[in-house]
Amino acid sequence: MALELVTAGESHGREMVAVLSGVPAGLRLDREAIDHELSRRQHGHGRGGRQKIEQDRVDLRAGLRDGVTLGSPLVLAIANRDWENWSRVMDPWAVEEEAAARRRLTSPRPGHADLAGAWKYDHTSDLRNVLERASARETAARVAAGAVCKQLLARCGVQVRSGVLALGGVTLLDGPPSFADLMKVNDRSPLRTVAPAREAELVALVDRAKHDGETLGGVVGVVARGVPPGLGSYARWEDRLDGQIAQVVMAVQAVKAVAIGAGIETPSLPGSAAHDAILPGAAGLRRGSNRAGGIEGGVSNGEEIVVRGFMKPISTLREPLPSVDLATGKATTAAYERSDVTAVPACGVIAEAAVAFVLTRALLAKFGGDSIGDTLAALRAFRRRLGKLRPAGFVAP
Ligand code: EPS
Repeated sequence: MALELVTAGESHGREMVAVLSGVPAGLRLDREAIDHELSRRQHGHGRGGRQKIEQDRVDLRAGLRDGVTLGSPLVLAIANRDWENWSRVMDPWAVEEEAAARRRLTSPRPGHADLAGAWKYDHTSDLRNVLERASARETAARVAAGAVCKQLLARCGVQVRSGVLALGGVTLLDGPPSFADLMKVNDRSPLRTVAPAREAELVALVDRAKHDGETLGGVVGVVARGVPPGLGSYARWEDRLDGQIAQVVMAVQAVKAVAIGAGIETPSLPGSAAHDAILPGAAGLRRGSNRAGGIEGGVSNGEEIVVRGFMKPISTLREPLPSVDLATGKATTAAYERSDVTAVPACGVIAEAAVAFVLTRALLAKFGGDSIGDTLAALRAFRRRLGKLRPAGFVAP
């Protein structure tokens, strides 16, 4: 069965929920490791007041017994502590008079889902009906599911890391990162960058932006090491691994571009400098470089999978941009309640979870497994089949 993920929950509703189905039975899960991923996502200089309220913890509601997966869908819930302050505004069963008396949001924020979402779902009378779900709070559920995927991947010898490569126009690492670059990231540092020694400079930049009522975007890198070759497929366009990765990383709120390997640098290179030589050796095949970012023809090639996500500045601005009041049709400025100055460090953690989900889905599609033992057995058999012509780094657990 294919790995599938559905998330639910409104930003100021009761909770965020992830339903993850297709995880093999027999996988022991570490609850603290899931909570650790949730706290990594919340961390980062430049987050707003909301993160002082939330302390995300997973509540595993179904699919697990004695800490081990049952092969049935997993339900992971993360409470919204802010719900307490919003239970009237977000009451699922408010009576009509109460609902009618509420303050309505009718001035869409340029760059946010507000206007397009209002048109689409007929929510022009109250943009809260859009923004509650469009909010990046939803990514808590994706990170919880990704944390499960990361544990499955680790059993299969795959590690995924992330870090900030650029923030607010300051580039700390040019070009695609390697796993070794991301080893330099300290999750406890203020901005989770690949150059912790330069973070003081960036913290000052974030503080200046906050003072000016500005927001900042940036670039995040995700690298997966130990990925078996053969994940994804060239045979059906929708199975191409690079396409799947681009989709899930682009689907992280505020991400506007995705690159695989040297994806955005290669167009200006001659063909002879854009690819990766294949070098046979006693331990298997090595590559002269990794410009492909671990994927050729939509299939993993055993090298590090290298992804970059490009995040625009958050669109909720303290000094709002011109907008329209949908109640009157008159010019006004966009609504503002509160917001983050930057969430680029969080974006890295979320992109990491998204990549982990796709890699897990592709790994289970190739190796199958109603139980984790079946998955591992198929992985080892595949490695044996490749013999000496396998990628030198392909070490099945
Ligand atoms: C968000 C707006 C802010 C962020 C939120 C995403 O929330 P609020 O409207 O409550 O101030 O803090 O992110 C989270 C709550 C989170 O946990 O990541 C938005 O509009 O996308």
